[in-house]
Amino acid sequence: PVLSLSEPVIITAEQHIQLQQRQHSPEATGTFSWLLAGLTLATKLTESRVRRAGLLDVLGSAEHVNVQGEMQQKLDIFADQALIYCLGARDSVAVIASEENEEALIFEGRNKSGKYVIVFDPLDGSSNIDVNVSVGTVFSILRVPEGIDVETNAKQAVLQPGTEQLAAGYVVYGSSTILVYTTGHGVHGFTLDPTIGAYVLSHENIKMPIQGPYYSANEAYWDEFPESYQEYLRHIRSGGLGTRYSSRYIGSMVADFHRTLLKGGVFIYPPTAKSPEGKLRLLYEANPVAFLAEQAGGIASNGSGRVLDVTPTEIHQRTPLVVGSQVEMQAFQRIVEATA
Ligand code: P6P
Repeated sequence: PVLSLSEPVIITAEQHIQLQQRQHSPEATGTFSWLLAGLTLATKLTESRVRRAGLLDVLGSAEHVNVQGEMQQKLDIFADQALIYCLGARDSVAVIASEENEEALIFEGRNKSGKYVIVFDPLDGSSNIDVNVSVGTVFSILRVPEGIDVETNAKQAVLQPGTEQLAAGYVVYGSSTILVYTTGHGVHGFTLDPTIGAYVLSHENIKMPIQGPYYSANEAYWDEFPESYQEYLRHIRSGGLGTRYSSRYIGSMVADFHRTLLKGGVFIYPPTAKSPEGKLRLLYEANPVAFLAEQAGGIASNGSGRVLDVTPTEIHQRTPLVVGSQVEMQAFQRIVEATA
């Protein structure tokens, strides 16, 4: 008898990326899906620790301070090491840049086999771990540009505009663990099924609603927001966009963005007195989120233009980030970008 597997029972993230590659890049050799499998493995290692954080004496900050000047949570270190180890085992990866490491990292002798640059924040929002608030891993995949010798100039391979991203995504360790990614062909979400240890397709082809019920900003800094941002938020709160809004701010970018992606609305981290360039990092927070937002039908701005168009000059450079649905973002472009 011939088996007809018409509809697979489940589609895992690894199967999905294979299907995408076969459909959109028939010449693909499978190195990309092998690379993504390295990313998902690292996040599963991290997930198993995040779920048991209180039990593993990982709470509280490690002794030393990372490049960001923040006290590193031990889970940050673990998540960073897990990614470096799992991606290091993929010989298609040439360069890594992490929020936890000042410089770009290269793998010995990969000058020829290494095609990809992976940029990531291993555990964004980690200060929330001690109080059991969702945290996340954010990643971006770029190609090593032609003519760049990563052994002598790894930094240059990392400093590419967001438009050059081949793929981007995040894992949010929340009430469930969800991987969301794009390779430029839509945005797809996978829920980790802990009983089988696989990310299973649960949100195919996510589209951001064209308007949402939420705006998301840390209003404690209201007095430090540029006047045009204050005008924009007053416009939203006063019903200027034709509907009533609710405020939601988790203080963990991945969680705040995930809600914005699924429910619509706008997430805002503006320039402030303490962070005049914004607090969020361009390469491994804003760019991946901006790529996902645009692929889902949304818009991502740095206050004066499209986030993805910015050419970085530093690995850890910061940027203002305003990202969300069409209605809220067109109003933002009218009220804030126009005056930038
Ligand atoms: P604030 C977490 O520390 C983080 O980097 C992002 O995940 C989050 O969006 C932001 O900082 C929160 O910053 O200044 O509102 O506490």
